[in-house]
Amino acid sequence: MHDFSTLRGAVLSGDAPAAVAATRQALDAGVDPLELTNHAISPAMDEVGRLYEAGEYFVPELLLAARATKEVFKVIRPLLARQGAQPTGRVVLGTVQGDLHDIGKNLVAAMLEGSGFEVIDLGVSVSADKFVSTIREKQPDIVGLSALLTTTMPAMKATLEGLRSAGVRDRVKVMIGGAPVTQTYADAIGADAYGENAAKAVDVARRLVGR
Ligand code: B1M
Repeated sequence: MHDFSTLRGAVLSGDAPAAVAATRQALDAGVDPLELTNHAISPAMDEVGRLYEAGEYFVPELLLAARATKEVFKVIRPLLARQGAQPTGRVVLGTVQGDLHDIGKNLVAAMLEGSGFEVIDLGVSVSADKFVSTIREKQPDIVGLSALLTTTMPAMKATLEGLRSAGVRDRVKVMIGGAPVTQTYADAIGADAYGENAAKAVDVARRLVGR
């Protein structure tokens, strides 16, 4: 098997140019992009998550590792698509209406992608209607809602109500997260799950799709 230690090390240290260079080298050597994802990127992001949970990595390290992963995925995504590789699951993600914070959401998106999920990122200040139309069009397994303001947390509840009244709530699992959000709030509004941070969000998403 190809030696992925350089690529794993580059992701772990958040060195995007080195990660892309190691990716291109592996692909040039004939490595399958799916093998590269499974044996280098996913384990490296698992390790990043573990280090974050252990308090050895902080948000800057997470962001750098996530950015390195994102750059690697720009290279391999078209190749994976051409192979018809099945993603772990499909997630539609967005920051709820009225809220413009996206750093945490972007981190969650990158960590999910690094773990093999297909992520459709709707950006910031996303209306319930936009979530509904995207669910109908893209048929995701999971809808992820992010909020950073106490004043926009009610938009999470409103989004869930929008999904219910449009008749699409039962088609998806809903995960919520963001600094002011709690498991208690998730339970109160009827979300399926709460992700405390980007690493936990990946674990939760895997559980939601039964992987
Ligand atoms: Co804003 N802001 N901000 N801000 N801002 C906060 C959130 C605030 C706590 C600062 C403060 O007062 N101490 C405060 C909220 C207070 C409250 O509601 N209780 C606040 C405020 C008040 C505001 C404005 C109202 C300020 C104003 O204009 N008067 C305004 C609102 C604009 C709007 O949204 N409508 C505003 C604006 C901004 C900027 C645009 C300047 C900028 C955002 C830039 C951007 O995101 N592109 C900004 C920033 C950067 C912050 C702080 C400093 C940092 C947030 C951040 O990115 N953290 C923040 C203070 C702070 O947190 N120290 C603050 C890093 C990020 C990695 O963490 O987002 O928590 P976080 O994401 C984590 C987890 O929460 C979780 O995983 C991530 C990674 O571990 N997570 C999920 C997040 N989403 C998830 C989804 C999941 C699962 C997990 O599943 C789907």
